[in-house]
Amino acid sequence: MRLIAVLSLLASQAFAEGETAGDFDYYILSLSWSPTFCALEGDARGEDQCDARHDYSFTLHGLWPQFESGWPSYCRTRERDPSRAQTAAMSDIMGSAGLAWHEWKKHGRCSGLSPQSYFAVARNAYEGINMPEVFMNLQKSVKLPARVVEQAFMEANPALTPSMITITCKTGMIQEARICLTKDLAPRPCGPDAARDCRMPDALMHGVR
Ligand code: U2P
Repeated sequence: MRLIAVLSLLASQAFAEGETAGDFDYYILSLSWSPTFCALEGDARGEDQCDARHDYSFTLHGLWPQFESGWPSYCRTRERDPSRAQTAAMSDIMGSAGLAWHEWKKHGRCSGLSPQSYFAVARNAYEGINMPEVFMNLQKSVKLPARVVEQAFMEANPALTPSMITITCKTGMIQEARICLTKDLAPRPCGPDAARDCRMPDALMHGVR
């Protein structure tokens, strides 16, 4: 192969890595049940989020740009990466600056927004959802059907219907509530591939601490 052909092949491969920023259909707001994260990974890693002085309940895992089918990741963007101060400022709702940085790289760069705007939109999306009171104050571990968690979110947020929210489980525990939102942050039905409904009748939900 001639040198020029090799160079253009290498260039096309390098640019084929990530999708184009800003080209997506809707968002998934992913809310993590922090006690499950701590039980499965965070405690072992000594994450500050899991320290006894905190009582995180549903934290912001991420705001993920989605296609009607599938999702973009690690997009090419002209936007600069966030400063340390910008990622640190998200730890009050995300649990750590490290997660904010990871979510920016994997998902935020696909939003087409600057870090400042992306984190502001993510915070608005998070604050736009009423967290079910019963879980915010959960003192003891409980076992419950995952659909009860979904029901609690729908009761606290009357605009939500079952097609707009999915509850995930991991290793027998309630892991996340994922809520589908338009680009303007209005609840909307999830794409078919986004439905990951946990069907467990007795999923473990550790209490907040
Ligand atoms: O489900 C495992 C991880 O895949 C990423 N994910 C999942 C579903 C979806 O619709 N979009 C998406 O990005 C998440 O990766 P993370 O942001 O945690 O690296 C999810 O945790």
